[in-house]
Amino acid sequence: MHHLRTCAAKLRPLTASETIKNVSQNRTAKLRTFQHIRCYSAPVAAEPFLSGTSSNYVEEMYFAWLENPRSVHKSWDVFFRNANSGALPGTAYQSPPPVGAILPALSSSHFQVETQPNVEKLVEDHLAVQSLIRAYQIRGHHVAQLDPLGILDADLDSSVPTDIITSPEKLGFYGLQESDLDKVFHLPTTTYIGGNETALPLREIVRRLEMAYCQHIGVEFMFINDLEQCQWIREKFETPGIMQFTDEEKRTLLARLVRSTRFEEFLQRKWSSEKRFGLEGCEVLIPALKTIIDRSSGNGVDYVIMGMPHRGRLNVLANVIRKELEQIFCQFDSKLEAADEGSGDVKYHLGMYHRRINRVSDRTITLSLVANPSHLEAVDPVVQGKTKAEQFYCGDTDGKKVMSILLHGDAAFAGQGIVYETFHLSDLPSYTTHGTIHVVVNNQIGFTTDPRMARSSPYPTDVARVVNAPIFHVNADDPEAVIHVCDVAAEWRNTFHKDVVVDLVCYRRSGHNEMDEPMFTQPLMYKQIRKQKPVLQKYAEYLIADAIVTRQEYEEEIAKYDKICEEAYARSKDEKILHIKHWLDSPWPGFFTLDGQPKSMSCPSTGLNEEDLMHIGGVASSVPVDNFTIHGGLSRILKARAEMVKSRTVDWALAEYMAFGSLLKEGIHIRLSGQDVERGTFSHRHHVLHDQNVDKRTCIPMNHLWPNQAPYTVCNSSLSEYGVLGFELGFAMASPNALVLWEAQFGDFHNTAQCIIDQFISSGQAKWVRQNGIVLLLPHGMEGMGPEHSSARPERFLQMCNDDPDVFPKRTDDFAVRQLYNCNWIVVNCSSPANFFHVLRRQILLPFRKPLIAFTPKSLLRHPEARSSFDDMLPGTHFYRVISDDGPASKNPENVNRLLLCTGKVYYDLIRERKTRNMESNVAITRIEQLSPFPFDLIEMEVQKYPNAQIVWCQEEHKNQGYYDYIKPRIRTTINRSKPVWYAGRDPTSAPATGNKAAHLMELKRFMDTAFNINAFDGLV
Ligand SMILES: Cc1ncc(C[n+]2csc(CCOP(=O)(O)OP(=O)(O)O)c2C)c(N)n1
Ligand SMILES: [Mg+2]
Repeated sequence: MHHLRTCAAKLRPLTASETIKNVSQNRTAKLRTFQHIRCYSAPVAAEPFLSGTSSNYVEEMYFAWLENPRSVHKSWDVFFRNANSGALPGTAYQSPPPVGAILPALSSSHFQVETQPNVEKLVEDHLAVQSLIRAYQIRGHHVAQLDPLGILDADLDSSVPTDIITSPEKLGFYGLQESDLDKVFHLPTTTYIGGNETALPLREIVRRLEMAYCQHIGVEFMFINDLEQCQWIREKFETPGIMQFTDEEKRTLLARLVRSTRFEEFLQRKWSSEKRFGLEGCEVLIPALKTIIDRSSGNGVDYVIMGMPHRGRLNVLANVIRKELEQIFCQFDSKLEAADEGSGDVKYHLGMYHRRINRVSDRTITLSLVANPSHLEAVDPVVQGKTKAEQFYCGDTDGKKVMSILLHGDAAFAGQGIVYETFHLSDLPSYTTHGTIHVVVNNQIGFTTDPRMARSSPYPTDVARVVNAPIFHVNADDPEAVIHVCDVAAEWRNTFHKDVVVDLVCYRRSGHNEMDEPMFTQPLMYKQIRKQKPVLQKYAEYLIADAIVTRQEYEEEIAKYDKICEEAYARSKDEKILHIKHWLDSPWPGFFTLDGQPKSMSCPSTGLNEEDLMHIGGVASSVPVDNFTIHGGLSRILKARAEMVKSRTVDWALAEYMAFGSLLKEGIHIRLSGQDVERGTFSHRHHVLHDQNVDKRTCIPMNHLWPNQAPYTVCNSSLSEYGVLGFELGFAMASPNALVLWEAQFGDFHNTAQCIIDQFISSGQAKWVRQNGIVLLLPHGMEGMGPEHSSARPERFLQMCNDDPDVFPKRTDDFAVRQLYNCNWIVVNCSSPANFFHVLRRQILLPFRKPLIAFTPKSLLRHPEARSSFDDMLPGTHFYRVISDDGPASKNPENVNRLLLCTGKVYYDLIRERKTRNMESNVAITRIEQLSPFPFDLIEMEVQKYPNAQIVWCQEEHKNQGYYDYIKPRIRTTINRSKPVWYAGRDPTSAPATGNKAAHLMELKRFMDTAFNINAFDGLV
């Protein structure tokens, strides 16, 4: 623990005017007032030749000389040296030597140009004072009094920087001494502590620096590389008297603290044994957020999207978003019945959306709190993505109307890597939200863990330094300091459109939750906390003492809010049903019926007319702008595309083009994001063309398709799966009328985004009734590339599907669509470009939204057989959930003794092998294109069609991976367990694939042998 080391007490406050009587120049002028120098040097101003008009010039000259005596004319050099060495008025000036005089004459003794010790000292002392000022700007925050408890160091370091003046002796570090304290020094342009004064006594300089940097606010900003931004911050914290509030503002602050504090107390009184992750110890969060919102609203923001963890969430819902209190209170009633489908979520995870008038700015503002899982910080990129989308859809290209606020806990902010990944999106053109305000509830503990055991960085906020975000640490028991900091943060965002962090250094009055005993692990801290007067009480006493409110007014304010709570509590008793849909964070107006149902339970044909196919194909194989030189290799690719179009066929890339291009025509915005998606990892896509002669000149033909088309966004992302997938999920949340796709570089890399997949994509709708149509493109396939880059882990996605393996769904006319409606996500592995085209279009043409997990090919991208005809994409065509065999086997089905079921690219290995083995009439091969929801109805028909066939599931993946565990019970259910379902494929193993090419080929051969050996399963049961 460190006690305040300030020497302010010893350094009696002294204003400059006490020592400098004639200081009146306005500091805004860059020029310094030369007269000040008189006070501690020769009386140069008394020189007879100096007039009022020449003094500015002289002043300039003097400062230039101070920095470098050689930079001024020799005559001025001599003059200043003489003046500073105490020459009498009128004697400092020496006329310059005649032009052409030989230089050595200049150094003759009568010019007194030899080194003058006192001049050097003056220069040194000025430099020392500059360094001292800079030291406070850089390191002042290390000694700021940030911990309300007064027992911890917010930076985990009790030492005091050597260059911060905590006692007069420390002046020695700068070569200064106590006697220099009353000397007046000119202030550099890099400080604002002078206010209107341009020079101050050292004593006052130190005092003002302490006021600015070492009180209840610790400003960390000197790592910012931009001088203008640094100056801006200095001005906001150094200017004397900058932190002033009107009585009205103080009363508003008190009223907000009353609400924040009494809300928690009310919950505690009514539900003392319920977890609520209360805000006690950081009640100031509510006025802090409201200040940010008020100020931003005043600056033109009309939509704020927030993400936050558990701590204080109910309070934020009640007092910031203004969710009706009865809706919150009724959540504590265990008998409340759920009215929506899905499993729901606990009250401190639910989202919210609310539009109202901001009373301070008198403007309408929409506030949305994004629902989140327990996984701390996982919501960060989701909030950013949603914010980006909202900005995009309202044409807010600079983030002036829509902004995000992210709240964090101290342990999570420091510990979770997603924080860093999200920060790295903040300045990327296709991902920036033009500045996020981060607020850290830094209660100096994470569950039971002391910060010293939880982070290696001095502050929990250090991660923000990577993006040059200023960080304002503030003692949360000083509400006015908090409000000032929040005001500055909002202004910063409005001015620079960059991220900023407010670190509310506070404490946690209870345990991790209200049921937890904190004394087990933090006994001394909690002894102090028990003694700690609540901030409301402290602030109220301060305002009462200052006669800004009366005790009676204060008590009335409390009684007024308590009454509001009591009345809402009474009303909450009438709530019998919980509608999770009342807690939606992103309504989609007009997309559903008024009861939130899809407008139909059917999907139109996903086909497209021939002209459109031709037109899109034409653009896809051309360069739609003039004088644009593309790479020769690309010319060949485009030529090949043109040939394909001519022959009415598509490969994978062209099928994707057709799907995107057609949806753009229909006004559907498309956003494809991921690592290297613009070209495509496998160099097949080429959605962005690069001029080979002009740097950074690009062309996106997809945006040249139609007049009035929707925009196409294709963006290479940062190398982050967790961050970028979260972002795209958030983007897809904002509107149902967009196709948002995230492509993994290789499918297996999705597992670094597992949290987004598990917590949001697979289960989001069940928890928060929010549908989402995001598409995951996961390159997948065993191609001898080793254990990495091979498997997108289909088994993981299939294991999380919610369709029951043991129940054949009810047969209805709308079976296929209803199945989609009931599922948590759709999993496909298409084997043909046309089917991929259809499934992408179906995403949008369905009357509801579900995430789509698509395993996509690598080698098939160029496989000559993996082509589709336009005929398979014309009006009336649609996505095939199952593709039946249409070869010789299907003509005489009773002769078929083996039905191979498979999915994806292995189909092409199987048909080749069947042909080689000449088994085309007795082995049928059926492709399951939609794995989930499982096409029970179609598989039933397939199996019935081949009554004499053994059923064999074929996959190239290892047996404990891939699809087998998912497929087998479902086929068994389909056929009423009348036959075995055999397996042909690789043996179980731990790694997804071998790293040895020969072993890979050997495994493939064995797999094929099993698949086509009609006796392979003889004798097995
Ligand atoms: C990713 C993740 N890991 C672990 C947890 C369990 N957990 C819940 S709260 C908490 C402590 C969080 O501390 P901090 O971020 O400082 O927030 P505080 O509770 O102090 O407000 C932990 C470890 C979690 N929710 N999420
Ligand atoms: Mg904490």
